[in-house]
Amino acid sequence: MALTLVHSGKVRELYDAGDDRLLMVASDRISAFDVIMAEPITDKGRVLTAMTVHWLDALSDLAPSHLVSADPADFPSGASTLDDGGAPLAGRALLVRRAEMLPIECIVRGYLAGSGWAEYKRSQTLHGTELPAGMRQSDRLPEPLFTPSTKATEGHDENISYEQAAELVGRATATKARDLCVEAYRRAAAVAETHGIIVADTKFELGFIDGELALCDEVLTPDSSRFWPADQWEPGTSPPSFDKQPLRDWLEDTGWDKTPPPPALPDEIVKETSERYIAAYERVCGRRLADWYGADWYGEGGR
Ligand code: Q0Z
Repeated sequence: MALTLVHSGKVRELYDAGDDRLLMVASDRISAFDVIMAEPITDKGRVLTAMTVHWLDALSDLAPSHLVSADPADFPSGASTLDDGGAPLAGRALLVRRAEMLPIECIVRGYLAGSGWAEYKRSQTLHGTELPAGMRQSDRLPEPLFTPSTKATEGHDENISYEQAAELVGRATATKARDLCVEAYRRAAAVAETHGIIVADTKFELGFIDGELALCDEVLTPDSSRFWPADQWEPGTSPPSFDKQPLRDWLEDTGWDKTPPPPALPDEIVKETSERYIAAYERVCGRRLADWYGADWYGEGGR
């Protein structure tokens, strides 16, 4: 029996796996300037999935998670029909417990970027918290900050203060979520930094499973975080994205107007981007992608 599609994101899908479980599938699709490219990025779905499992495991003393299994042998039988244009599900899918998701995005920022930098320039605050004067774009914050946002059903999420988050989910839950997410960010950022990667910020999704606050969704991946090459970090400028910059630069050079359809990507750009994702995994998690599910099909064995 085919699995029922519950939710389709830009680059991933969520299926009902029965038994109060979901199958979370990461595709090899990539978006740039909010547009999906036509060419798949080899191994991208496996990298995001392997990274999520690495961090759920490394943080398991901090919080329970929704993870049931990454082993395709444990997937419901209908899952095998989801192989995508020859790319098998192995390594790109996770069987997870269905959680009661918090209605907030749990973002932690260690550096001043994106909407955080925009707010600081306006009011010298970050989600309502006052910051020191004179900070520059991409500067490191004195401490990592929990900067939640609401999940907009359409359009962009709205940044909220910790107090507003407490009103939405209750104070005890907001406090637990904040402490858990800040500690998870601290650990991951410390490890990544020793390998030359800055985790500027990251977004966690939490939910209740059996009455306990659990880490859900993807965790500390390039799609849920800003990864910067540490050697190219320069306060006052916007550092390149560790994973997407060659793609963005190439797209800019073509003069494309950023409306669909995007230009066809050259093989070198696809290959370089794929290698960036794999490098991010291997450097941040200290593991080889060749040891992850699905390596036989993609054939990393030969690399
Ligand atoms: C995750 C998403 C998509 C993947 C809902 N354990 C859970 N329980 C309940 N809901 C979720 C999860 Cl992970 C849930 N998302 C985001 C969308 C593919 C994840 F298309 N939405």
